[in-house]
Amino acid sequence: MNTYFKDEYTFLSEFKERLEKRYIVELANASTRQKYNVLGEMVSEVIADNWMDTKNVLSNNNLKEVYYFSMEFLMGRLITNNIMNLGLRNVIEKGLEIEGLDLNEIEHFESDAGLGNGGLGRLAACFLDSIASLGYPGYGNGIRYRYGLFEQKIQGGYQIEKPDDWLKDGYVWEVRKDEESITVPFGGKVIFEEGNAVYYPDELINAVPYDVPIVGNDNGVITHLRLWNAEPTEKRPSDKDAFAYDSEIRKISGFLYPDDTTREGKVLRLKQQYFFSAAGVKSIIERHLEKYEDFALLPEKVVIQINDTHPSIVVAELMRLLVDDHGLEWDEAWDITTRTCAYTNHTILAEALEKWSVDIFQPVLPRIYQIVEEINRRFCKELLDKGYDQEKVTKLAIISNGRVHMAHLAIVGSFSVNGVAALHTNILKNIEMKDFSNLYPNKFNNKTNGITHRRWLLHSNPELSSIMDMVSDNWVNDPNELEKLLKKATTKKYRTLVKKMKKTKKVALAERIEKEQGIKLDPNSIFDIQVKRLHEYKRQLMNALHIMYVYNKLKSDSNFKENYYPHSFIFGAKAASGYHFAKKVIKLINTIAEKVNNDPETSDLLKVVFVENYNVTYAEAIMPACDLSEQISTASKEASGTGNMKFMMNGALTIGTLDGANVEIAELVGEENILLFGLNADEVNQVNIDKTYNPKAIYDNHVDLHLVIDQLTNGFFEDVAKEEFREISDRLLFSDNYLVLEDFEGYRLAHARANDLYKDEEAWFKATIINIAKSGYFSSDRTIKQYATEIWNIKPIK
Ligand code: 26V
Repeated sequence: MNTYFKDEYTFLSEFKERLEKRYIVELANASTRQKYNVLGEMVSEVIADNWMDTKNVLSNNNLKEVYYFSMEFLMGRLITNNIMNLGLRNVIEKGLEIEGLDLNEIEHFESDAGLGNGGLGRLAACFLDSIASLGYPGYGNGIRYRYGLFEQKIQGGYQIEKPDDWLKDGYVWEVRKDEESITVPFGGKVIFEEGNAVYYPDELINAVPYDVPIVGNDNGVITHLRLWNAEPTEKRPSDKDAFAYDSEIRKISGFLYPDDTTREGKVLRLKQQYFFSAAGVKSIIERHLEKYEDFALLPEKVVIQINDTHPSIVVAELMRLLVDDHGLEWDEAWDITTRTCAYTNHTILAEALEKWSVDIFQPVLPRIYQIVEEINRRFCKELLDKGYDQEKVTKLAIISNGRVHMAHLAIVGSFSVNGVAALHTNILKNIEMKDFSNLYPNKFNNKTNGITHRRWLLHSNPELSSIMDMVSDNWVNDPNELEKLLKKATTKKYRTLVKKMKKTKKVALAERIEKEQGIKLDPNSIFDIQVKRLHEYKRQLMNALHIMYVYNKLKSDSNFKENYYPHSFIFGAKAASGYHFAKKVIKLINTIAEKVNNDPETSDLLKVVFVENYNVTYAEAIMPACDLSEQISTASKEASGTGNMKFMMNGALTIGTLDGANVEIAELVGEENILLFGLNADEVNQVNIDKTYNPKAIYDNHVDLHLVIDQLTNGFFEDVAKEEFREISDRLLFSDNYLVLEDFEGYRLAHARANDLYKDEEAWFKATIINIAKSGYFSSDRTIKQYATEIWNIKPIK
């Protein structure tokens, strides 16, 4: 252990001295930025020691390593995680306390590393935490976006996007490694010289790695996340001047998900994908060759996990390196590639399955395109040889109808294809990717997602952690031990403890919301929360309609009012900047909030708030404060969900459909401890096949729902134009693919059951405790162990 952290006094005196030396300031006058930077540097030095040790151990043995390639890593803040995983919290906290300082305030200075959109990116971050904490040799590989996911402001009820300038104060955790830079080629032409392809690119882009340490919990292991930064080289297209070119290059690592509605945007996104995939593969190969003589051992020493299709181009890039640069025969290269790559699918939504137009793909990546063509030619031949008819072959082809199907490339080029929850994997195998699953029955497998219980329970809910400590002294190392809480579900003592914990977390969240948005929530009300990206399939709209229904009832039905337990409905969601309809839903929620919160007749019973700029750090305050977790997607559409797991682990009951991992939550807790409603995945599928969804008939026959839908356009909301929500009512009645009206009645009834259950305090907290106790299964440690043994075949560092 680094001696500065020996005890609180040593820490404090070093902390003060560094402030004086680095910033010429005394502690009493130091800014939060200065304190944060000094603390970050001190912690980084401890990390450096362990990092060196881990590197040395790894270079002295020949363990197989996993590389997790992902376009997104939604890391959030690292300071708390790093301090806690290194076991330094106590000393730092006590040291600062001597001077009356609060560690929380210093931690809050760190910006979230928001290098992701939602579930897929946060999953990658949870996985890295589990990999390091379980001591596996595993690394992340992604892009160092200059700007992360936009910062959301709400103005007049509308979402406004602001650039997320997360690097403005520097980033204490990253280490730039100029020496390991790699050049990535784009454009140009391929000439065949003596039978060999020689590639003459138009431009070479410098990929500079920045390594961010990933600190294992209490095990001395540090792995890393390698993020690539795009920088110019001398080699640029002849028609471009150096300054314009410089800014163009920097765009490649400029923004997460740049607008891809234009051709320019699409080119940029493809360049991003190739940029970090190619840089990642090349650095792996170089490292491999330093240690081992040739490539024959690659599949035994390296596995590349392709997170969704965005990095699936690694299949072609690895082939290019092996065949063009290292002279391997095609068959041998293909054998190595397909034993090295594995692919995870995260969605069945057709619009999210990437297909690149050949017109874009070929000019940007001419050599890669040729290789994809060759992979495709051989694959199609194999199918024809097997007796597939031409129609089937076209359907499965990697290139067809002028487009490159990235999912097909990933499936054909990988030895494993996995879904992210049992239901999702079954849908992949039996419906969406049925032909591929028949072709490669052994490739398909399930790995139900998980979340790191360290960030989502230990760090963000110390109150619940202390309760856990009373029943197990090993739950942090073995989250299955959470189950020991089960036998306490029927004891008054534990119900009271959990109730008290909930109240504390609700008070804290309510205070934050009041401070930031001026809306006062009653911490004794039911906190009903839906936080996730805004998307039609997630059905925030159904939640909003139900709140309108409740409001109408409270105004018109005294029995209903008498029976109604006070509720606070909390939303948090970002809408993609070009997703017009999703933004309308945000406006609707805010319009409802405005009306409802200001009605003295109902405001003791009903409050609505849309929290601004929901992100990882906000989630850490929200998850523990929830009573009722809204997981209400149209069945079959949400591949897994991971917010559902975070809420459950913190003692919320789920109100939800049998979709994604909700199915597994229901199996674990039993149907009496979850509020299920709505069509299941088979039923949704059948309705779509039979085309029997008739929203107009539901509207005509459901008096209360009829009123709500009319209120969208009849002037019920005074502060917006009468037509503001016309497209919402039109969508609901005429073109809704997500069956909102179909499931509304079931949803309403499930809410009524939740309302009644909450009033029975004993029953509610018993169910809460059962949910917490059963949530250990959803630790990403379990998920990562399954990946490690069933896909990666890797072993932990001793
Ligand atoms: C992407 C896009 C992009 C274009 C517009 C529509 C659209 C809709 C969905 C997506 C999702 C991309 C993949 C993704 O983020 N999947 C999420 O992965 C999580 C981790 O496995 C999982 O929990 C979520 O259910 C799944 O939606």
